[in-house]
Amino acid sequence: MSFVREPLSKATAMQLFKNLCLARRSEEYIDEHEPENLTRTPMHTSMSQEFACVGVCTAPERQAGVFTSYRSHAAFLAQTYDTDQVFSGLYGCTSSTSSEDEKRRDPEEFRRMLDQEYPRGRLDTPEEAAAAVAFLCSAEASLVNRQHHGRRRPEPGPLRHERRFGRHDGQLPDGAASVSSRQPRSTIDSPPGERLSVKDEAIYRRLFRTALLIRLVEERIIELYPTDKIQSPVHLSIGQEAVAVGVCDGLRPDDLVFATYRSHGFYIAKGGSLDAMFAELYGRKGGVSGGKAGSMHLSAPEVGLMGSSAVVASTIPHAVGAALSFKRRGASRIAVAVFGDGATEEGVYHESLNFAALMKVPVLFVCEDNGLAVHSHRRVRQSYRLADHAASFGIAGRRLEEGWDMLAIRKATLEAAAKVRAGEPFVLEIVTSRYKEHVGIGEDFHFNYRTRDAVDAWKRRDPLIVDQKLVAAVRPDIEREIEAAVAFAEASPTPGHAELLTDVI
Ligand SMILES: Cc1ncc(C[n+]2csc(CCOP(=O)(O)OP(=O)(O)O)c2C)c(N)n1
Ligand SMILES: [Mg+2]
Repeated sequence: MSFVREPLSKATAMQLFKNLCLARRSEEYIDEHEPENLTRTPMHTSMSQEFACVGVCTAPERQAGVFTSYRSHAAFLAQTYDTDQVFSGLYGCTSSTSSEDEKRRDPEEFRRMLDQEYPRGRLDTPEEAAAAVAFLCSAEASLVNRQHHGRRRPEPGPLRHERRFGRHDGQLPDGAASVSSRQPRSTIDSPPGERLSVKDEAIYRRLFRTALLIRLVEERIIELYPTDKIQSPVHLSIGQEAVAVGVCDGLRPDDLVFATYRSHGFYIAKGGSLDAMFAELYGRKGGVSGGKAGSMHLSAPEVGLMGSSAVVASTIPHAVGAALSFKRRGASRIAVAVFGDGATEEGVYHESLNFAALMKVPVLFVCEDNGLAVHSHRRVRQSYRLADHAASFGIAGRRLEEGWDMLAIRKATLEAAAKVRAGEPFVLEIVTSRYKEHVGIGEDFHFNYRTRDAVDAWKRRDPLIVDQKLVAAVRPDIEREIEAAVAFAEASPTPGHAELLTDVI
């Protein structure tokens, strides 16, 4: 990596020295006086790392606003050159102090000391600048060699001051643009068109039945919704069933799944009770959470569906935490974080990847990539590709385009889960299609954020639409199951006043 550097003007170089001296000497002063207990705030010094912010703040566009972290002395001084403000703030006093004790905290004392060593206006010649550099070098040496009040000093930066500033030749140091040496372990591309054998008819029928159950459950919800018996908003996953079914079938029964508000499919595919699900949607006592959680917060811990949440991305770190627990206990179980493509824009997704990669916890990240977040398409939201992004954390990833293909998803999950069980987190992105609107039972093509053609193209590959012979064979049995669950919900009592405050936080 290389970049072209403008030669530094003499004036800019001088200003850099000045600001650097100011920042370094200020903090040394604070440090030397620490035993006097003058400072009233926690102190985050930046000794030996002043260069970056001093360099930025001394840039010609100095009038630009600067937002800094709590480690802000150097940036503040470089921007303002106002030691009074810094010391008044740190010492909790104003410059018009009166008592003897407060006089000792007077920033003037520092200014006098600084002016003595580096009188302002005397850094304007190369000789004075060289003297400043010498001072900085010795200051750094003192940081390395000297034990200040018995405390550990910050490590010096890899480059010494003279290599950065000392030659007066306007050259910046080499190596400033070094890049992380961390390389991804591997990134696997989707196998082109690979399928499990269609001879494995039994597996296909099992997956198909569960997928059709999910589809028909949600179609029943659409019928019931106008009656207002369902007390909760519903995020339907019609079109996405293959993801839930393929993933859950590729897991072991005691693996845990953490899901989202669009999780009827995962709840059912993991084996949650249909009766308790409908009762939950109805807000009845027989529901999975006594009718208080609704569609967006389904859970069935008895079968490993640990929870789902309306707060986008919030269950991802829960999965990572569960995986850490498995690792610590030496269990061979894995945790699965299921989330949408929009959830990857949340900071917690990135934190979770980082933690999982560092700790090597057995977590499988499954992205249900319908390309949509409410009414916006991914192309206007994301500048990254998920598997590549995961690779930057050292996590292997795979993007599976055939999100209608339950067998392909199952196989991909089995392969990914094997790696995860061996202690490598994995990101599995499965492309899919949401047929209905974001929330509710209708369609939303009138918002023009996606096209009906794209959804129709997906439907032409959807086995639950294409394979009508198999639909006809299993549908009656599934419908009986659903009607029994609806009847259970209707018969279940509503929670009374006595339960108003139970099972809630
Ligand atoms: C933390 C948070 N931010 C914003 C929202 C509002 N919100 C609800 S769903 C959603 C889109 C999420 O898209 P995605 O993760 O792709 O899931 P999908 O709905 O496509 O399944 C947003 C932004 C929220 N519920 N929580
Ligand atoms: Mg989405």
